[in-house]
Amino acid sequence: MTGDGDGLSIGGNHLMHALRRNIGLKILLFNNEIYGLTKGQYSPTSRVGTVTPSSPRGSVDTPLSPGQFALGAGARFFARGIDTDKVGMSDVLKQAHAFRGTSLIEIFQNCIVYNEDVFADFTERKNAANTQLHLQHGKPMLFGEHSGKGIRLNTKSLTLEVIDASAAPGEVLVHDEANATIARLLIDLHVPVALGVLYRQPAMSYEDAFYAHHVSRMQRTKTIADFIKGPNSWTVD
Ligand SMILES: Cc1ncc(C[n+]2csc(CCOP(=O)(O)OP(=O)(O)O)c2C)c(N)n1
Ligand SMILES: [Mg+2]
Repeated sequence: MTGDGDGLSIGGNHLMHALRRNIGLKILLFNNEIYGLTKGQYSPTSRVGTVTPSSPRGSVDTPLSPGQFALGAGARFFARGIDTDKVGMSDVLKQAHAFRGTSLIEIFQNCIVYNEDVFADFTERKNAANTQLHLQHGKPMLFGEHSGKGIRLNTKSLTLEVIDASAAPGEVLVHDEANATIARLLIDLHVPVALGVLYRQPAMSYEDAFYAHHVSRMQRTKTIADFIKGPNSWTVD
């Protein structure tokens, strides 16, 4: 369990290397775009202009994208959920748990004390249909009232755009969670916000790779005493 401050600033180094090594960790990153515990300083994911005790005139820092950070570090499972969405979160957490290697789940979390309603534009129930895109592998990217809108790849500008799904159903992208290029575009999409498993590309976990590589070599060491007294010990006269 980590936060935007702990995961991306204070412990950013550790998160980067856990992802790169594909260690068997299920990392829940609660992103509330603020350092909550220490009373509301701006964090690496705070938007430009965020007014806090450590940025009283508004922050000037460009925020970090957890998803772009993850894919850049070599993550093989990146998903998103909303703190109050029990159905979506349950599904995402089960999939994260089943993944062998590092799963990173970004959870949009409303901090009611220091950053209230920072995600309200897409988390409020009345806006949800038109502002949330719930991804499912192999399914078309549809959203809106009665799934009337779709996401298309503009092949000239290489950007994602919203279209009327009934007018051009064949042009709606089908979600392929193994496609890192589309995942990167989905991460940056703001209306709608992409939720669910954005990217999953299985590979050998760190533990599996470690044992596959080392077990045959480990068998050469007979006892702990042999190991300690091995070729790298000597006597000082
Ligand atoms: C190495 C280190 N530096 C600073 C702190 C003090 N500290 C504790 S929590 C925190 C902010 C955490 O923010 P975030 O990870 O976003 O979690 P939130 O409280 O918002 O859920 C800080 C700076 C610490 N515990 N350890
Ligand atoms: Mg936080």
